[in-house]
Amino acid sequence: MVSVIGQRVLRVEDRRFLVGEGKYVENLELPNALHVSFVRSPYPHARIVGVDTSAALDLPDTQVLTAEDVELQVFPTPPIPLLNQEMPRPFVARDVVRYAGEIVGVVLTESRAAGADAAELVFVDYDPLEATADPRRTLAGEVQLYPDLGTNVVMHTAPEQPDGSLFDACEVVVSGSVVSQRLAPSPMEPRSSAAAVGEDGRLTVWLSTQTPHQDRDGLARFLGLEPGEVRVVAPDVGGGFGAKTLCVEDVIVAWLARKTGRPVRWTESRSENMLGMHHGRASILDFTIGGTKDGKIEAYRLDILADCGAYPGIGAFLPHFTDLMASGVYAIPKIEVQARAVVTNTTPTGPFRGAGRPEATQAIERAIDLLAAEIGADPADVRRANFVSPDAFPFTTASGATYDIGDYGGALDLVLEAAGYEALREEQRRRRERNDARQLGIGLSAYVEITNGLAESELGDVEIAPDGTATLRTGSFSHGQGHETTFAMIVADKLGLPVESVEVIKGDTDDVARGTGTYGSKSTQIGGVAAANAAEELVERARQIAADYLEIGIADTVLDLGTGRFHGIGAPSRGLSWPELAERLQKDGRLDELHVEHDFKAASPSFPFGAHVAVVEVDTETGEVELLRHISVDDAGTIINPLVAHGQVHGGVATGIAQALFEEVVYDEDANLLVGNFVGYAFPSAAEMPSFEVVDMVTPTPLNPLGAKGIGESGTIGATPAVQNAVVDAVAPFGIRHIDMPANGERVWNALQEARGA
Ligand code: MCN
Repeated sequence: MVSVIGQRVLRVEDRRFLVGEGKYVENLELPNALHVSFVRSPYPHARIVGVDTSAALDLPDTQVLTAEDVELQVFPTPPIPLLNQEMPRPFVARDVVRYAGEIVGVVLTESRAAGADAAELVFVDYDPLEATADPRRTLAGEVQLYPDLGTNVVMHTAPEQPDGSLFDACEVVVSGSVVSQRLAPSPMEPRSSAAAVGEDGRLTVWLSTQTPHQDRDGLARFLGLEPGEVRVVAPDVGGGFGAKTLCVEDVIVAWLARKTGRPVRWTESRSENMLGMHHGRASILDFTIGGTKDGKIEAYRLDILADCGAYPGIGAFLPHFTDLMASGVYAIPKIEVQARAVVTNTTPTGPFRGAGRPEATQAIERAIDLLAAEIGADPADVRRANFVSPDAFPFTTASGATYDIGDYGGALDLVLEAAGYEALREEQRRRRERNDARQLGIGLSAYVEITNGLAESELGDVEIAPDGTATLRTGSFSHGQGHETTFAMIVADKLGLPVESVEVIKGDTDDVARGTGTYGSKSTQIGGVAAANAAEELVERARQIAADYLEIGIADTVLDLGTGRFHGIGAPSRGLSWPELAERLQKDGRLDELHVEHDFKAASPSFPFGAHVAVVEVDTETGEVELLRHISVDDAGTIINPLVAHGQVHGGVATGIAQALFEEVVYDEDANLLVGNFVGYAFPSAAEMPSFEVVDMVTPTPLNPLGAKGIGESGTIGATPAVQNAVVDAVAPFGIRHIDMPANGERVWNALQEARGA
């Protein structure tokens, strides 16, 4: 019997998306709903002198609420002891605004268009204060966002006793800096929420989210309700990329539904999304690497400065993951990391595809290339000389992560072979000799990342319906990742049913008992495993019942996975299929016996790894970069569905390339946002991407019975440094050692001009 696991099964959810039958919060019919519009500060830092709502209130059917009217306390900093808890975010700013986009008023109207008009008529008198988007300036205290606290620092970790002689024994020491620039997560569907109080007084909230159950609990807390008094429903979600968790706007919408007694809804525009949804990355990574003349690394120091925007959220915690993953795929004897997070007058930051791990990889992979350049070695050789050896796992790095399993050299060999590395270097040599205007750059990266980083637990609940089909209720929440297909495959494989006979239910807190949701590329390795374990236990129960009905011994009864029938060993003629078994149980009033809940918690996070090669052509006259090829090996252990996994890699790689070459949220020196939509923000399309070359490698993790690790973010983590390294490699003959991201156009041209001038 061929298992469905590992087959390229087409995504069952795609039909409804492709024919426009996806149902998003905005598609919800909510008769008599009020529309919410937010009045947002145009100033990045100002005292609020007064708010005049009279002109807006003169419009028909318009209500305006300011800080005084909104009876919600504060949106607190995540309760993580590392983080300064004294900078909580007000739902509506009262005395001061700390970033452009902060909410200063809430408008309720009968239509969205009326709301936009009314919001413009709310006059706020601001007294501007000095503002900055530069975390180095706030670190130095040049602008104080919280003068009463006397500090802008949210988080600071450092070795208790820094080693002053860290690099003393090194023959070669190189320093550098990577600015992991601020990015806008930019899901296709912006944020959207709606809420209504039912006749029974219960509150239902529809959210475009990744974490329905956590949001239900959060809403209950903010509104002073019991979790059971709130139902969260997450319909289809058009992407989250780490950025769609409960936000202040969602809470205000829910609060307003109770306050007004009417349904209330809000969907933001693209510009509002760029201003209001949290941003990602925004870290400055200063590093020093030291080793021998032949490229053996002996010591590494990383200094992380994270910009967490005006109000600290999870963004302030992400440097923890950068710190943890600082060593990358290398066995480095001595590592020191200092991590700081500070506030600035900008949109708050939070998780965005990779969330803290891209930063670690970007730093170490640039450091390796700089070391290679310094000693005149091939960057592939320097990597090989330092990989954690495949027989060293589980391996604990000097930065404190324990990697489950890996073969980093194997991944690099595979990707170099697929790329035709030698031939590429040959072509590069020819172009350099000819002094071609279009130079070739070849960039490498080798990475390891952490998935299920908090080692969480997830629910899988499998039940057999009267017609013999199965239903899986999962606490994971697919918002683009294809769980309706892959989780159905996992259950179908255990039950011996066709994939289409397994329905996957998710996202409704009344229908799914509990859940943590989807982030950190953890769903398959916990939610998927919980589903597998529940299905396995269900088969065991069913086998016993079937044995009873068939009047044969339990030990002699088997489930034929090819046909989905229980029968005696060697006697397939007399048996019970799932529909037959379900029918008998239904008749006997016992069908509920075929219902199993299972929670799976992995002992620790898993560590997917891989290697990427990027090939770029740089026009040395204009600085324009064209990505010619991108080849990747991403090892996520056992793959449930290669089609879906490759899709995840494609999306991830595109996100990684976008950071390396295109995207950047830009503020001016007074912290005004300069890119408020896709005209200014260079969100790339398929036209800017080559056809990705994906090479498979499978090293199952021992951490769960499926052997699966996460794949949702890997491509992003591997791609960015490979592409950045490729751009620098292309212009290396000019003596250029580094170009900041997005490394394209003007930045490359400036570097070339400077180099030529020199
Ligand atoms: N998969 C597989 N074999 C594996 C691992 C995964 O076949 N060994 C499949 C899974 O079953 C699932 C998909 O690949 O269908 C991704 O699974 P997994 O790696 O477990 O990640 P999650 O489902 O937890 O997804 C989260 C991850 C994150 S953190 C971000 S950010 C991200 C991403 O997924 N955001 C996305 N991919 C996205 N894809 C889309 N379309 N939209 C987003 O917002």
